Amino acid sequence: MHAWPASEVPALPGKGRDLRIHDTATGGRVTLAPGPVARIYVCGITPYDATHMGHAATYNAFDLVQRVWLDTKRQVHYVQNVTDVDDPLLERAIRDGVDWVGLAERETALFREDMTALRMLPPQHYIGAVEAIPGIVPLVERLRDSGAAYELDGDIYFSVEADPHFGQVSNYDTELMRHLSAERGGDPDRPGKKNPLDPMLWMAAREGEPSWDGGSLGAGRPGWHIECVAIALDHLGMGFDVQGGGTDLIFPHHEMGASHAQALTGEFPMAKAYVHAGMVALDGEKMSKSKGNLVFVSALRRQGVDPAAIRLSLLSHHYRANWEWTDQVLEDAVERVGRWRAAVSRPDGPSADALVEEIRAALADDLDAPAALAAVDRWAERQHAEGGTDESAPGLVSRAVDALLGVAL
Ligand code: 5CA
Ligand code: ZN
Repeated sequence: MHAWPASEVPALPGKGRDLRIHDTATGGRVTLAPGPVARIYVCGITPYDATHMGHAATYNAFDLVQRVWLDTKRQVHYVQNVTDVDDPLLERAIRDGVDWVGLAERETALFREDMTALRMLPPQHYIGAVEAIPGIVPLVERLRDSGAAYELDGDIYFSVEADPHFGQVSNYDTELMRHLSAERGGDPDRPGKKNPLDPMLWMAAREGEPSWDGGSLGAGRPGWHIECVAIALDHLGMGFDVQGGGTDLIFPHHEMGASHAQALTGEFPMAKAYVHAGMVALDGEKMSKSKGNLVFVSALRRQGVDPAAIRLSLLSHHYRANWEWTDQVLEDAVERVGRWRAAVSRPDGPSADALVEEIRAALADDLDAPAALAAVDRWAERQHAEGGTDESAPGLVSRAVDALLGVAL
């Protein structure tokens, strides 16, 4: 699939800093020291509804990871998927009486527009589940042939016992795993499974549902976790730097994905850091397509809201926080972008060299975007209160805010 156009990332004077980031697997901060090419996989959308502020907040977090890396003069190899066939998508298509392929295409196109408007850097490889099927089938065959997977009435399940490191991404206890498995697409109560937590790798063709040739697996469609693993291993290989998504993907999705990959390769770990963004809520509940309590990026854009203000709304919360979307969040961001624009539109101002270092330090410290915004606020206040004589300062602030925060002033 094609991704979306990249906005240019201005180069900044001085040196970027290595990122220290919270890793879910170890429960502490790790300093990432990628080679000249940093590798990141971020789980993409299931395209059955438009991009809401929760999605946007999560993609914003991983966009910042890349901007920190780019500032250290590394290249970034970024891969993202689109879950363009899965139960929720098929269910929505049936509910609305529309073709599931058309629904997925339409919503993916809208996502691309939203990401472009928000200046999120595009992945180099943007891969749909459907187009990944030819690569998924041999992996499931290999797992089955090595005894890491088994058949149940035509469906193929992964055996969590096949990975000695199973459980080391989430560190959740069995009871919680079982609960979350039932809630998030698993089937712990299906009779005949070796372990109730075992996730499906390949679902045999069902009446009225799309299916593909699965070679020795028979006709069917892939499970959710193996989709991301096949794409990640194909384009990044094992031991990549960051596996990213929201906290609702910690279990089962990222736990199972890591176990699939580790059982396939015998290597550990799949990713050096598992990074998770907090959940955005509306009216006290997690924003979710299934609940329908949503604020869409595209709807705000249609209302004429400046994408820079939408982006600043996201940046005003720490990526690990769970937070509530309100009109006030957006109003504050609109006001802030106005203040910043006025400050950088003057011909000179207070020196901004220290500000660039403050933004760098804030982001390198577990992506502390609110601290970065506070630093820019202080510079803008000084500009409005006393001004300055540095003619390069307004331009430098614009470039730094663009390069490091993705906000075009
Ligand atoms: N296609 C799968 C991943 S392979 C999927 O989870 N799709 S999704 O459309 O449901 O979510 C896309 C991303 O947005 C995931 O990383 C998810 O964790 C994140 N996300 C979903 N809802 C929220 C929310 N309310 N707040 C923050 N992030 C969210
Ligand atoms: Zn995924």
